[in-house]
Amino acid sequence: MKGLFISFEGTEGCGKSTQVKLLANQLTALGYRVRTLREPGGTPIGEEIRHTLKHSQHNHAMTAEAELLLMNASRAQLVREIIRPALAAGEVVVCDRFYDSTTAYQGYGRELDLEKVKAVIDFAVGETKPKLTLFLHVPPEVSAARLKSRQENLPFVRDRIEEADRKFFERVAHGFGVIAAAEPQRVKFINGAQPLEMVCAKIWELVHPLLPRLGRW
Ligand code: T5A
Repeated sequence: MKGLFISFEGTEGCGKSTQVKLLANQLTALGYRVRTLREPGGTPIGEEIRHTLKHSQHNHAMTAEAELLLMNASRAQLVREIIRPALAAGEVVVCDRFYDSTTAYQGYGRELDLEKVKAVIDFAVGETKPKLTLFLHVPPEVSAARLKSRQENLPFVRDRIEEADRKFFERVAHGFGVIAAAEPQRVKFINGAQPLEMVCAKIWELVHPLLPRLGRW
């Protein structure tokens, strides 16, 4: 693979989407070809699955097992339809969440068997794994405050996953901590509660050394 695959991870409101855009702008300005994606979603099929997972009127009864498989159905499509071709063409792929979210949310959060979760992820992604994962960590009170402020400023859209209780999100946060500690080479811990510019500078410090190998287009 000629390209570079970077994923962003963290709990709700940690600032991933904001930083994905900032990083993509920086890379594009330097002449890199950049593909920004989000999970679940990122393809027409994936976006339909995303709607079912998050916003559909009929999703109240969704089981944890169905949630795990739908997340990975979306991912299997994204990997084959977009990510592999983009990497083969030498693009920088920047994905807002990838399989660590499944480990954290469905594994730790929903308390599904971690070995089974890993087997499903492996089937969905094969060898396609991020070179660098930027884990933006924010304390729960920062996450809650950012989500509240967004809810006050945007029209309300029901989100099934955000309806989970506090304990669920504590388990998810713990899960991300375990993932980051287990793979320090790939997963880099960043304090997402810092001002935007400081988070952005730290991300650039980590991304920049991986870029020269790609060359320019
Ligand atoms: N999910 C996903 C699973 O359960 N399993 C999986 O396998 C996968 C892939 C996705 C949901 O799906 C779950 C996890 C999620 O529940 P989503 O709508 O894509 O849902 O939501 P999230 O990924 O959680 O993203 P959010 O939009 O909630 O948060 P972000 O992207 O982390 O945060 P962002 O950038 O939108 O910022 C939130 C607010 O904070 C401000 C921003 O301006 C914005 O208002 N902000 C800052 N303010 C101050 N200082 C900073 N440094 C700031 N950075 C951002």
